[in-house]
Order: sequence, then C-alpha cells, then structure tokens
Amino acid sequence: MLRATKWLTFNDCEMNQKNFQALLRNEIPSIRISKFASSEECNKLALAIEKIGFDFYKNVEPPIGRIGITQFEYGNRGKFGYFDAVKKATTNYNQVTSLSFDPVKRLTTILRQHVSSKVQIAYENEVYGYYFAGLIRQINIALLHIDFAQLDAPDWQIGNITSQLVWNLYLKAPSQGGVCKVYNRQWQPEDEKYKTPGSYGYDYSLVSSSEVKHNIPLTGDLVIFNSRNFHEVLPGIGERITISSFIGKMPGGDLIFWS
Ligand SMILES: O=C(O)CCC(=O)C(=O)O
Ligand SMILES: [Fe+2]
Repeated sequence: MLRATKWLTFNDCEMNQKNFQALLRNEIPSIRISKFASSEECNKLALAIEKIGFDFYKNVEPPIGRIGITQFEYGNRGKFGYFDAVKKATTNYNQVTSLSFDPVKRLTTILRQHVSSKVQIAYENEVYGYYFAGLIRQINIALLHIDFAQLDAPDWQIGNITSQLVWNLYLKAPSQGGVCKVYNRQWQPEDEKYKTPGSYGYDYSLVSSSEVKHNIPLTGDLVIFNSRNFHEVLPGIGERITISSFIGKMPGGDLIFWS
C-alpha cells in the first residue's frame, strides 16, 4: 500500500529550480507565478476568445467549453484525428494570442531560465509531427479526476513521461469560488476501479483522507500543479476562462508541452 508523504508546505511556492523539482516529486502542492500576465493582456485575450467562441466537449457533463484540442479526447480514437486537427488549433491559438501575448512562449522562456534548457512542444514522429499546446477553456465545474499520459496515452510519445504537471493561466476569474482543489494523492493503476462508468470522474472516497490544497483563481496568475494528483474545480460566481497545457518530464530530463 502506497503511503502518501505529507507536503512540505501548503503555501503557493514561487518558480525556481528547487520548487519545480519538488513539484515534479509531489513534495509541494503548487507553484504560483503571480501577475504572469497584466490585466490588460488578459482582457485582450478574453476579447479575442469571445470573437472565436467556445466549442463544447462531447460526452462531458457538466459542460466544459474549449478552443483547441486535447489528446485525451483522441486517446481511444487514434492518433490521426488529433494530429490532423493540430494545424487548425494552432491557427486559432495564434489568432487569439497575436492580439495580446503568447502564454506558452512566455512560460517556456521562464522554464528555460529557471529549470532546464530543453523545453519543447511535444513531438510524435516524422509522420505526425508536433502536438498542440495552449488549450483555452471555460470550466464551471470539473469532477474529481487526474491527467496522466502513462494512463491516457500509453502508445503515444507523451506516454513516456515520468511525471506530469499542468499549468493554468487565469484570464477571467470568478468573483467568488471556482477553486481548484488538488489532493495529495497520486493516481495508481488500482484506482481505475473507482472511475465512474461513462464519465471522466472518480469516486470521492479516494480522497476522503487526503491533504488538500485550494488553488484560488486570480486573473493574471499562473498556477502549476502535479496533474497525477486527483483534482477538481468547484463552482464559482462569474466566468472562469483559462489557458493551459501539460508539462511532462521525459526520462532524459527534457520538458515537453502538449494539450
Ligand atoms: O481550471 C483549473 O484550475 C484546473 C483544471 C484541470 O483539471 C486541469 O488543468 O487539469
Ligand atoms: Fe485536470
């Protein structure tokens, strides 16, 4: 039986090499880059997003709106569909960010300075090419779940990651609520029996005795947490719009981005 080690702190930690490595090892709950984007930059992104409009996930209840694609949706449908859709998703992403700034680029620059010189968009092979990174979402509620490519993408390059983080930049934060709760419990294969049939959600009994960190959405802040940890988004008052992607650590230490 796996014993969960207690986190060293419940505070929001700053971005540096030591904290980033601690987050990969699940020794701290999150890193927050306060004021990653100015309110003007966020407003411009939000305006551009409204012009394009959200698509909604198929078979996801409660509904989650998004611009861009996720590997998760293509996990059972094959790679071709995902990589075929990368170009369109990238065009939309560039259209939105050209009116303000490019969050993926800004974060990769910060990571190269603080953590590792090798930070890249994930790459499949000569046939399929690059992944997409930079998913824009409108989430009102997200059920208890994890995001871990060893489970979601065993036959894809990203399935080789040894640990996985996710970053979210809050472009529009609710006036109240909308907290992302991250539990100090990392997914293990035997947890699959707690999955709710026909849903991406897991049974809450899994985390009933786990430590929990409340990540409060603040416009302009970027929060990174270990996405192998069970997490959920609570309802809030007002719109909640984010840009995000995963960050995987490859066996050789390189960092890769994808959505
Ligand atoms: O919107 C958030 O705060 C987190 C959403 C989520 O489940 C994720 O980014 O993996
Ligand atoms: Fe998630």
